Amino acid sequence: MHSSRARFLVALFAALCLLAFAVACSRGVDDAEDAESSGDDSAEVASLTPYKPNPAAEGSIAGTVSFSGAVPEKVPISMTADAVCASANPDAHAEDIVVNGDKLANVLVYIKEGKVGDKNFGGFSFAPVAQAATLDQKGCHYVPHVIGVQVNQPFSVTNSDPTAHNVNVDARQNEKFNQGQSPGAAPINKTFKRAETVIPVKCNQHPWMRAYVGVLQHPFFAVSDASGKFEIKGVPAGTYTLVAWHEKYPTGITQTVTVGAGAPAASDFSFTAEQLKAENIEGGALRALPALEFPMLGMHH
Ligand SMILES: [Cu+2]
Repeated sequence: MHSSRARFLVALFAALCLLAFAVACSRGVDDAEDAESSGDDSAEVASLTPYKPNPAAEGSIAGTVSFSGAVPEKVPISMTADAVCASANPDAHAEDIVVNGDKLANVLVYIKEGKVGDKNFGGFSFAPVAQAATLDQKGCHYVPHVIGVQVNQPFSVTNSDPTAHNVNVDARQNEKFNQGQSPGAAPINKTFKRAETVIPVKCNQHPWMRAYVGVLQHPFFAVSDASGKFEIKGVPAGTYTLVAWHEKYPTGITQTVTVGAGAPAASDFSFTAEQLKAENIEGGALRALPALEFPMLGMHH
């Protein structure tokens, strides 16, 4: 009995030694790989130039987002599931396409890439804006419906309603979160660590509630207002690819703009009814096929 236990212990000890050896070996390999890849990373980080704001060498980008074609009828929503919401919105409609005259609201316009002098825009790092970007829940809607936020900028979700909401932030590149927020509850404060255009936000209590959060590496973005206007300030003089994103057309429209020092550059966008109608997108089907998202939608032109 004793000797068989002893043999077992010896065997166990030998096995553990082998295991330890194997772990040490593979760790050695991992270390080598880590060293290599972190070497690459630090080279990349080291090559980023912190951007120093210089108003004398900056301009702005301003424009209007238009809509052409037949304006889709607004889809009515029933909020009877929540008496607070229903009484706040006796005549509620979907907010996915907001057109006033021929102007389109809720379009996120942002710099995708470009050149500042002879340097790549992507070679700069931009300090995060200190002021929080706030997404409020008011009258059982998200306000604003589309919001831009910079990587590492404080992001705050507030509840102004006398009813409970549930903030479901369905991120892919960032940490998801899904959190209830009762009336009068403290703001939910977060930051996003990575650029991600665009993160859908839902409320589990009220299925009609939708917001979209665009997370950018830099502060050069704006959302078109009720009259389709947007303005991006403090842009380093340079030539850029701008993207105009709409929730019904997440491929976006791409345009080049050149910004001169001290001057406003104009960049107008126009979406067609056809583009926004595209069978798209209720948050699910196309997002499940990310590899197909851009080419497929690109063909709808
Ligand atoms: Cu809600």
